[in-house]
Amino acid sequence: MAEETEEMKKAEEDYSGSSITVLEGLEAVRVRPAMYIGSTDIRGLHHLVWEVVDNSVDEALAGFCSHIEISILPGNGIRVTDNGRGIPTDIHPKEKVGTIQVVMTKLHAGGKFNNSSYKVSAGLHGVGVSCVNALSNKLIVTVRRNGRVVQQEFARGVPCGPQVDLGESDGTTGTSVEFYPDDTIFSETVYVYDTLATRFRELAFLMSGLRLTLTDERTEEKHSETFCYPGGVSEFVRFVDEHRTPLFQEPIHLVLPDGQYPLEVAMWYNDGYQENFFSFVNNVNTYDGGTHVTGFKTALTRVISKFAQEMPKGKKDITITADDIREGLTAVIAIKVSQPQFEGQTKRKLGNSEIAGYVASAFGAKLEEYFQENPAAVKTILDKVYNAAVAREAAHKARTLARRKNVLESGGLPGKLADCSSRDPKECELFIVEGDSAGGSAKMGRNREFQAILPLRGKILNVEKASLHRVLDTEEIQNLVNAIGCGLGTECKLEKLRYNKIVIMTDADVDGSHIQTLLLTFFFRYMRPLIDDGHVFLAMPPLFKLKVGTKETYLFDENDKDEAMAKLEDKKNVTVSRFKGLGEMSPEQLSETTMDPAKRFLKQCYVEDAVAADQIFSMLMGEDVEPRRKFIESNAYKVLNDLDV
Ligand code: 0RA
Repeated sequence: MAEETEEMKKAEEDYSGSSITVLEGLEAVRVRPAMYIGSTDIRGLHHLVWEVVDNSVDEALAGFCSHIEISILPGNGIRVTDNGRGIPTDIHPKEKVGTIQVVMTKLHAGGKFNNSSYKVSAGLHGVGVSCVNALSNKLIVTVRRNGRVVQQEFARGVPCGPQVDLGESDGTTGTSVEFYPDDTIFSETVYVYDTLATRFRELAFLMSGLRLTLTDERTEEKHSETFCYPGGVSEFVRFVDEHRTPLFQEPIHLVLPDGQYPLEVAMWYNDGYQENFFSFVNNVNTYDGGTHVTGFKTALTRVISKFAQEMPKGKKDITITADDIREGLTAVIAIKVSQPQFEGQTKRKLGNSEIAGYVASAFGAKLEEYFQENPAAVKTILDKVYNAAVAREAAHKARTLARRKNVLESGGLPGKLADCSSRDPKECELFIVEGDSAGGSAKMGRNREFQAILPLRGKILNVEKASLHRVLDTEEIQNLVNAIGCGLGTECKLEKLRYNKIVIMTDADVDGSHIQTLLLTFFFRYMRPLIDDGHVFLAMPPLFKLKVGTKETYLFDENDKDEAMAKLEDKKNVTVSRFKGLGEMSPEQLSETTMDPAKRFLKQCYVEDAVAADQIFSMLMGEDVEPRRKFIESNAYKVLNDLDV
């Protein structure tokens, strides 16, 4: 702290009084960083990059920048270089210091002081690059402009000196910002390549034609990827549906750039049963949708129902529902809103009520026009929608005929469930166990006060390949849904959840990973809040038992085993046995290694990135058997890790 005050004094001598108020502003960012960037964990660390890149994206939105290069530097610094106009290098008329310094030290200044351009890239927090400066041990800005190269350096937001002219430039223009996050503020300081890559790919889809290059310079062999999609959100939909079978060749791509709220939609139907929405406001992913998605759905239902009216008689008697219309639909909706209001705990939902009506009428009109000009597409879509309606009605009739009360509505607990005695969901755990025999051991080894066991016979239905009605007709899934208690889909209510932890416990082999994936897919598609709220876990049963004399140790994988063996000095009295499956373990062993909260390991499953997760699930669960089997055999562990960031 003493050092900083020194620095601030020096700055005071060098610069005018106004810059000091600025530095006091940045001090507030250092005192309460979470207020400005959300958190100081790994998310906050990455947030710094989003803020800096947003400035370059603004330059691109204004039409002056076509390439942004992002490097992860040794020491986990980040350098973002663009080929925009470059931050002005002259003295700022109002602030009386260089404009670079104003941009880098004034809260909310960013690039936002030429009012003419319509800046909408500003992220969820949109706090500006000065916050990044305040939270970095070192930040260096280099500008190429007016034929010169000009540089200024900062430490924790404080200028280390005035801007310096480094000489002639090569004639190009642009801005480069290099920064090193302050390790006394961030609890994590290591950048995750995949997190950055995913976001830049997404940005490249949303900003068609903009080139983004990501390079990891931390390793000797630099890894680099360039993302650039001239087709924009249309290519986004193609990417998401890469492992699905489309119903027509080209996604429908509708662009309305000139309305009150610039809007772009891409939509594509596949032969599957899921609906898949990805929505964005000002290039920010609104994971929980909001009024723009509502408007989209309203328009889609209205327009498709209208065209359905005009279908030839015969099929006309079936009433189609909004769900039928969205079966097998993948859509990306991107809108620009100058004053967005984000709602919900995680601020991932657009709240502006005026947007629903705007999207419903603007997009609705455009879609109607498109359908009028493309009758073939209408026919394909209506065929699909009617098939969905027919299947739904048939399933309904079958259920009524069987005169069996819908188990899902009756809410009775399944007979196979060995429930726990506690009724306090906060302390209760449900183990979903592969096979009846392992289920038996688990029942004996559990703590019956708070641990419940539900054995699954074999594999559950692959929900990527079946309609909702078929999924709900299988006994295994009904058991699962009734045991968990919180309902499904839009009716999934966490208040009704009967267990705080839902633990998938399978053998550590290929079949086990397949069952894990099937269950995770089911939760992801139909009980998403369970995953988002962190209720889903994977049990980690050991693979080996090492016995030295009478002392037994359990080891989780080959690595653990090799390490333990290497540590042993005397290898004579050692036996290593391999567990083939959970069923081989005694109830005591199972409790001690896998179930007892004091001794076990659980892996929590959550989804950092919905697009990647959707792709992985649709690929794993899709049509092509061979790549799937290969992928599961070699990669199952990694996939789960990815989802588990
Ligand atoms: C202020 C004014 C202008 C551009 C910028 C800032 C600017 C900031 C950043 C940050 C990263 N890259 C950037 N590129 C530009 C307008 C300049 C003009 O009118 O020439």
